Amino acid sequence: MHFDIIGDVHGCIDELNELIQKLGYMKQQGSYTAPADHKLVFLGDITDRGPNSMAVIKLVYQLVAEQKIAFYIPGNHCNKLYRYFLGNNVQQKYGLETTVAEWKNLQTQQQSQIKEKFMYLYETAPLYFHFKEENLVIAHAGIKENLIGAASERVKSFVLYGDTTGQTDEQGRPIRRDWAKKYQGKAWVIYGHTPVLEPRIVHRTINIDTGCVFGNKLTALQFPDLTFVSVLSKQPFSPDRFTSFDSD
Ligand SMILES: [Mn+2]
Repeated sequence: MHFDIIGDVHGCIDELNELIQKLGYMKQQGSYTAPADHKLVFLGDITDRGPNSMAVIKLVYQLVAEQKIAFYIPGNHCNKLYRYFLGNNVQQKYGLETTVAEWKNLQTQQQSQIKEKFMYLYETAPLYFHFKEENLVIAHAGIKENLIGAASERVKSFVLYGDTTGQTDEQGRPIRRDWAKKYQGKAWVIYGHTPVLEPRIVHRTINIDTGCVFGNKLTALQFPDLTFVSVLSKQPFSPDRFTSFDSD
Protein backbone atom coordinates (compact mmCIF):
# COMPACT_ATOMS: atom_id res chain seq x y z
CA MET A 1 0.00 0.00 0.00
CA HIS A 2 1.17 3.51 -0.88
CA PHE A 3 0.05 6.41 1.29
CA ASP A 4 -0.24 10.00 0.13
CA ILE A 5 -0.34 11.83 3.44
CA ILE A 6 -1.64 15.41 3.30
CA GLY A 7 -0.71 18.07 5.87
CA ASP A 8 -3.05 20.53 7.63
CA VAL A 9 -5.61 21.80 5.07
CA HIS A 10 -7.46 24.36 7.24
CA GLY A 11 -10.20 25.09 4.71
CA CYS A 12 -7.90 25.63 1.70
CA ILE A 13 -10.08 23.78 -0.82
CA ASP A 14 -8.44 25.04 -4.03
CA GLU A 15 -4.96 24.06 -2.93
CA LEU A 16 -6.31 20.68 -1.76
CA ASN A 17 -7.93 19.88 -5.10
CA GLU A 18 -4.78 20.94 -6.91
CA LEU A 19 -2.59 18.78 -4.67
CA ILE A 20 -4.78 15.68 -5.00
CA GLN A 21 -4.56 15.97 -8.79
CA LYS A 22 -0.81 16.59 -8.68
CA LEU A 23 -0.57 13.31 -6.73
CA GLY A 24 -2.05 11.51 -9.74
CA TYR A 25 -5.66 11.17 -8.62
CA MET A 26 -7.95 11.71 -11.60
CA LYS A 27 -11.03 13.89 -11.20
CA GLN A 28 -14.12 13.06 -13.22
CA GLN A 29 -17.59 14.43 -12.57
CA GLY A 30 -16.59 15.52 -9.11
CA SER A 31 -15.20 12.19 -7.97
CA TYR A 32 -11.60 11.07 -7.76
CA THR A 33 -9.94 7.86 -8.91
CA ALA A 34 -6.87 6.82 -6.95
CA PRO A 35 -3.75 5.43 -8.64
CA ALA A 36 -3.53 1.64 -8.11
CA ASP A 37 -2.70 0.70 -4.52
CA HIS A 38 -2.71 4.32 -3.31
CA LYS A 39 -4.68 5.87 -0.45
CA LEU A 40 -4.89 9.46 0.73
CA VAL A 41 -4.48 10.25 4.41
CA PHE A 42 -5.68 13.44 6.12
CA LEU A 43 -3.84 14.02 9.35
CA GLY A 44 -6.28 16.44 10.94
CA ASP A 45 -7.09 20.16 11.08
CA ILE A 46 -9.06 20.09 7.85
CA THR A 47 -11.10 23.19 8.89
CA ASP A 48 -10.68 26.67 10.48
CA ARG A 49 -8.99 29.89 9.38
CA GLY A 50 -9.03 29.17 5.63
CA PRO A 51 -11.55 30.28 2.99
CA ASN A 52 -13.78 27.20 2.60
CA SER A 53 -13.98 24.74 5.46
CA MET A 54 -17.44 23.54 4.36
CA ALA A 55 -16.13 22.39 0.97
CA VAL A 56 -13.20 20.63 2.64
CA ILE A 57 -15.52 18.74 5.00
CA LYS A 58 -17.65 17.64 2.02
CA LEU A 59 -14.64 16.50 0.00
CA VAL A 60 -12.93 14.65 2.86
CA TYR A 61 -16.23 12.93 3.71
CA GLN A 62 -16.69 11.93 0.07
CA LEU A 63 -13.16 10.50 -0.19
CA VAL A 64 -13.24 8.72 3.19
CA ALA A 65 -16.83 7.57 3.66
CA GLU A 66 -18.23 7.30 0.14
CA GLN A 67 -15.33 6.55 -2.18
CA LYS A 68 -13.20 4.88 0.51
CA ILE A 69 -9.96 6.06 -1.05
CA ALA A 70 -8.83 8.12 1.96
CA PHE A 71 -8.30 7.89 5.70
CA TYR A 72 -8.80 10.62 8.26
CA ILE A 73 -7.65 11.29 11.80
CA PRO A 74 -8.60 14.39 13.79
CA GLY A 75 -6.49 17.34 14.89
CA ASN A 76 -7.10 19.76 17.73
CA HIS A 77 -9.22 22.03 15.49
CA CYS A 78 -11.39 19.04 14.53
CA ASN A 79 -11.83 18.16 18.19
CA LYS A 80 -13.04 21.69 18.91
CA LEU A 81 -15.48 21.75 15.99
CA TYR A 82 -16.78 18.37 17.09
CA ARG A 83 -17.41 19.66 20.59
CA TYR A 84 -19.12 22.72 19.09
CA PHE A 85 -21.45 20.46 17.07
CA LEU A 86 -22.17 18.46 20.24
CA GLY A 87 -23.54 21.66 21.69
CA ASN A 88 -20.69 22.26 24.14
CA ASN A 89 -19.73 25.77 25.09
CA VAL A 90 -16.58 26.12 22.97
CA GLN A 91 -14.68 29.40 22.59
CA GLN A 92 -15.09 30.63 19.04
CA LYS A 93 -11.55 31.78 18.38
CA TYR A 94 -8.22 30.56 16.97
CA GLY A 95 -9.98 29.89 13.65
CA LEU A 96 -13.13 28.10 14.77
CA GLU A 97 -15.05 31.38 14.29
CA THR A 98 -14.53 31.21 10.49
CA THR A 99 -15.90 27.66 10.28
CA VAL A 100 -18.87 28.50 12.49
CA ALA A 101 -19.63 31.62 10.39
CA GLU A 102 -19.56 29.58 7.17
CA TRP A 103 -21.77 26.94 8.73
CA LYS A 104 -24.31 29.44 10.10
CA ASN A 105 -24.58 30.96 6.62
CA LEU A 106 -25.90 27.70 5.21
CA GLN A 107 -29.55 26.78 4.94
CA THR A 108 -30.86 24.55 7.72
CA GLN A 109 -30.82 21.40 5.60
CA GLN A 110 -27.22 21.99 4.49
CA GLN A 111 -26.24 22.74 8.06
CA SER A 112 -27.45 19.35 9.22
CA GLN A 113 -25.74 17.63 6.26
CA ILE A 114 -22.38 19.19 7.05
CA LYS A 115 -22.76 18.51 10.75
CA GLU A 116 -23.66 14.87 10.12
CA LYS A 117 -20.75 14.39 7.73
CA PHE A 118 -18.22 15.94 10.05
CA MET A 119 -19.50 14.09 13.11
CA TYR A 120 -19.41 10.81 11.21
CA LEU A 121 -15.79 11.46 10.19
CA TYR A 122 -14.78 12.35 13.71
CA GLU A 123 -16.63 9.53 15.45
CA THR A 124 -15.38 6.79 13.14
CA ALA A 125 -11.75 8.00 13.16
CA PRO A 126 -9.06 6.54 15.38
CA LEU A 127 -6.92 9.03 17.33
CA TYR A 128 -3.92 8.08 15.21
CA PHE A 129 -2.91 5.44 12.70
CA HIS A 130 -0.43 2.69 13.33
CA PHE A 131 0.16 0.72 10.13
CA LYS A 132 2.36 -1.98 11.59
CA GLU A 133 3.24 -3.75 8.38
CA GLU A 134 4.41 -0.50 6.84
CA ASN A 135 6.20 0.61 10.00
CA LEU A 136 4.23 3.84 9.82
CA VAL A 137 2.52 5.97 12.44
CA ILE A 138 0.45 9.02 11.53
CA ALA A 139 -0.66 11.37 14.32
CA HIS A 140 -1.78 15.00 14.05
CA ALA A 141 0.74 16.48 16.48
CA GLY A 142 3.09 13.48 16.52
CA ILE A 143 3.61 10.85 19.18
CA LYS A 144 6.37 9.68 21.51
CA GLU A 145 7.78 6.21 21.01
CA ASN A 146 6.50 4.88 24.33
CA LEU A 147 2.96 6.04 23.55
CA ILE A 148 2.69 4.17 20.22
CA GLY A 149 0.09 1.45 20.62
CA ALA A 150 -1.42 3.01 23.73
CA ALA A 151 -4.81 4.66 24.15
CA SER A 152 -5.30 6.98 27.11
CA GLU A 153 -6.10 10.60 27.90
CA ARG A 154 -2.36 11.30 27.77
CA VAL A 155 -2.14 9.82 24.25
CA LYS A 156 -5.22 11.78 23.17
CA SER A 157 -3.79 15.05 24.40
CA PHE A 158 -0.38 14.31 22.86
CA VAL A 159 -1.65 13.39 19.40
CA LEU A 160 -4.06 16.35 19.30
CA TYR A 161 -2.02 19.11 20.93
CA GLY A 162 1.55 17.85 21.00
CA ASP A 163 3.99 17.76 23.88
CA THR A 164 2.74 20.90 25.61
CA THR A 165 4.24 22.24 28.83
CA GLY A 166 0.99 23.86 29.98
CA GLN A 167 2.62 27.29 29.60
CA THR A 168 2.11 29.91 26.91
CA ASP A 169 4.46 32.35 25.17
CA GLU A 170 4.13 36.16 24.81
CA GLN A 171 1.57 35.70 22.01
CA GLY A 172 -0.50 33.37 24.17
CA ARG A 173 0.42 30.31 22.13
CA PRO A 174 1.18 27.07 23.98
CA ILE A 175 4.83 26.23 24.55
CA ARG A 176 5.67 22.78 23.19
CA ARG A 177 8.56 20.45 23.84
CA ASP A 178 10.56 19.24 20.84
CA TRP A 179 9.64 15.54 21.21
CA ALA A 180 10.94 14.71 17.69
CA LYS A 181 14.53 15.42 18.72
CA LYS A 182 14.37 12.67 21.33
CA TYR A 183 12.49 10.19 19.15
CA GLN A 184 14.49 6.97 18.70
CA GLY A 185 11.76 4.70 17.30
CA LYS A 186 12.01 2.49 14.22
CA ALA A 187 8.54 3.39 12.95
CA TRP A 188 8.20 6.53 10.84
CA VAL A 189 6.04 9.15 12.55
CA ILE A 190 4.32 11.53 10.14
CA TYR A 191 2.61 14.55 11.65
CA GLY A 192 1.57 18.18 11.18
CA HIS A 193 0.17 20.76 13.61
CA THR A 194 3.20 23.09 13.84
CA PRO A 195 3.66 25.18 10.66
CA VAL A 196 7.15 25.05 9.18
CA LEU A 197 8.35 26.56 5.89
CA GLU A 198 9.84 23.25 4.70
CA PRO A 199 8.98 19.70 5.81
CA ARG A 200 11.05 18.94 8.90
CA ILE A 201 12.77 15.58 9.10
CA VAL A 202 14.28 14.65 12.47
CA HIS A 203 15.25 11.03 13.07
CA ARG A 204 12.30 9.02 11.75
CA THR A 205 9.79 11.83 12.15
CA ILE A 206 8.47 14.16 9.46
CA ASN A 207 6.39 17.29 10.00
CA ILE A 208 4.46 18.05 6.82
CA ASP A 209 2.43 21.06 7.99
CA THR A 210 3.91 23.63 5.65
CA GLY A 211 1.34 26.25 6.66
CA CYS A 212 -0.87 26.48 3.58
CA VAL A 213 -3.41 28.63 5.43
CA PHE A 214 -0.59 31.01 6.39
CA GLY A 215 0.43 31.53 2.77
CA ASN A 216 3.25 29.01 2.26
CA LYS A 217 2.27 25.69 0.65
CA LEU A 218 0.22 22.52 1.07
CA THR A 219 2.41 19.44 1.22
CA ALA A 220 1.86 15.71 0.84
CA LEU A 221 4.34 13.02 1.78
CA GLN A 222 4.33 9.89 -0.35
CA PHE A 223 5.07 6.83 1.76
CA PRO A 224 7.09 4.61 1.60
CA ASP A 225 8.89 6.54 -1.15
CA LEU A 226 9.38 9.50 1.21
CA THR A 227 8.91 12.04 -1.55
CA PHE A 228 7.22 15.38 -1.04
CA VAL A 229 4.64 16.85 -3.38
CA SER A 230 3.52 20.44 -2.75
CA VAL A 231 1.35 23.14 -4.23
CA LEU A 232 1.76 26.85 -3.51
CA SER A 233 -0.74 28.53 -1.23
CA LYS A 234 -3.14 31.17 -2.53
CA GLN A 235 -3.48 32.70 0.96
CA PRO A 236 -1.67 35.82 2.21
CA PHE A 237 1.74 35.06 3.71
CA SER A 238 2.08 35.45 7.51
CA PRO A 239 5.77 34.82 8.23
CA ASP A 240 5.33 35.11 12.01
CA ARG A 241 3.22 31.93 12.09
CA PHE A 242 6.14 29.66 11.18
CA THR A 243 8.34 27.93 13.72
CA SER A 244 12.04 27.68 13.04
CA PHE A 245 14.05 25.04 14.84
CA ASP A 246 17.60 26.10 15.66
CA SER A 247 19.79 23.04 15.99
CA ASP A 248 18.21 20.22 13.99
MN1 LIG B 1 -3.25 21.38 14.93
